Amino acid sequence: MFDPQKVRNDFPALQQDIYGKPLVYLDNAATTQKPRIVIDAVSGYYESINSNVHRGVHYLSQKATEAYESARERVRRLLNAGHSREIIFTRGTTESINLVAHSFGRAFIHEGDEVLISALEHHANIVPWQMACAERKAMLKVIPVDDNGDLILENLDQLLTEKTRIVAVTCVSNALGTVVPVREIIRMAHTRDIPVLIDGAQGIVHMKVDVKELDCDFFCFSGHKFYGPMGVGVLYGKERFLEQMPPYQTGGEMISTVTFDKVTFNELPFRFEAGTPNVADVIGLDKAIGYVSDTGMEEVWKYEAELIHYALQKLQNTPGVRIIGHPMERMGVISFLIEGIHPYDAGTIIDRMGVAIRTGHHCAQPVMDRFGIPGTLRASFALYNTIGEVDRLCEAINLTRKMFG
Ligand code: 7TS
Repeated sequence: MFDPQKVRNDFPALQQDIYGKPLVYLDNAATTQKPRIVIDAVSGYYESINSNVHRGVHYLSQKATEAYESARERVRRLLNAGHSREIIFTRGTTESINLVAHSFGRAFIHEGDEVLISALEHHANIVPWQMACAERKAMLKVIPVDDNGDLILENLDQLLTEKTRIVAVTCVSNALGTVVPVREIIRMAHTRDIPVLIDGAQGIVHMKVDVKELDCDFFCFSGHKFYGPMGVGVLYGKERFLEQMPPYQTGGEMISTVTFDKVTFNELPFRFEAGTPNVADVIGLDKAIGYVSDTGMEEVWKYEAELIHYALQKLQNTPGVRIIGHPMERMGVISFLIEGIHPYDAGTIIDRMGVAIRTGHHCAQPVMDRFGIPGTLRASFALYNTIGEVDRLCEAINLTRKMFG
């Protein structure tokens, strides 16, 4: 059995007191804490092999290039992609989606076409498509969500038309924790030859992702939500699409030859990695994936599912708590309100008790609008969280209610 106490020591940030109380960190959907091995890998890179990649014949440059490319191979294995050409390093999920919206948009979306997203999306999977649609004179359509926070898929067949050029959906809602049936969406889109992008920012850390088996056409995630460093993310794309997409950014690294009259672009994946990449953090991400694999992903996911089940029961039985969203399947996240107390006030007081949760709209304003609320309190879980921490959260809620009379 996986024991969270064993891994807690690996995370330096978890060892501190906040306002005189041991930190309870329940804002993992925003970013996870980093294990020592990741922090050391990043500083170790700067201490020993710091050098630019893909350009030098000298020793350090070769070492840095090897480390960078072996991280790409590790990500390929994590996602079970067919080839490392299909793995592009970006700054994060946001940049990955912007890359696809912009570049796929220019190649494939034309006037009168449609892009289909869902009502559960983070702004990062809404705004880039709005911009692409405005630029290409296309229309953005939305799969609606029901009162439980599940997508309404009965009418998906009508939402997918001969004009739909791409479907872009999250696999887990960051605001409600809904697990989206992406398999079914991909299957239905593919019957019409429509490619599907999966926003894996919240999914990758709690579930197995096999892009071959899923058969998604694009998959994005951020390193910092997967125990890795900030400033690095991944875009997986099927080669047959990437090959047809124009570069997103241009400059060094992404070219093959340049004259003042003509440029030829580099091959995949370098064509989409203009400029000096974030080598140190890519190496950190490599270590984060290694850390989670060594800890035992299947065991971790099982533990996280038990923990969230416990948290949901406990919160439901805490007087004054109203859970927002009752999806059929939930991962990672519980959103709630405390009767009569604004989420911001409640979050501030709970923080004073050493418990870090997120308050607000969670960059998913359409979800909040759907439920007619300005925001929620959100507890989100990672492998190092414990039952005792859930209890601390509920104690903090009880105290908050007492303070507000
Ligand atoms: N997609 C989803 C589903 C997300 O949850 C987030 C970040 C993003 C995209 C953007 O990721 P980034 O790494 O590029 O910023 N979600 C959150 C959150 O829930 N609280 O803070 C950030």
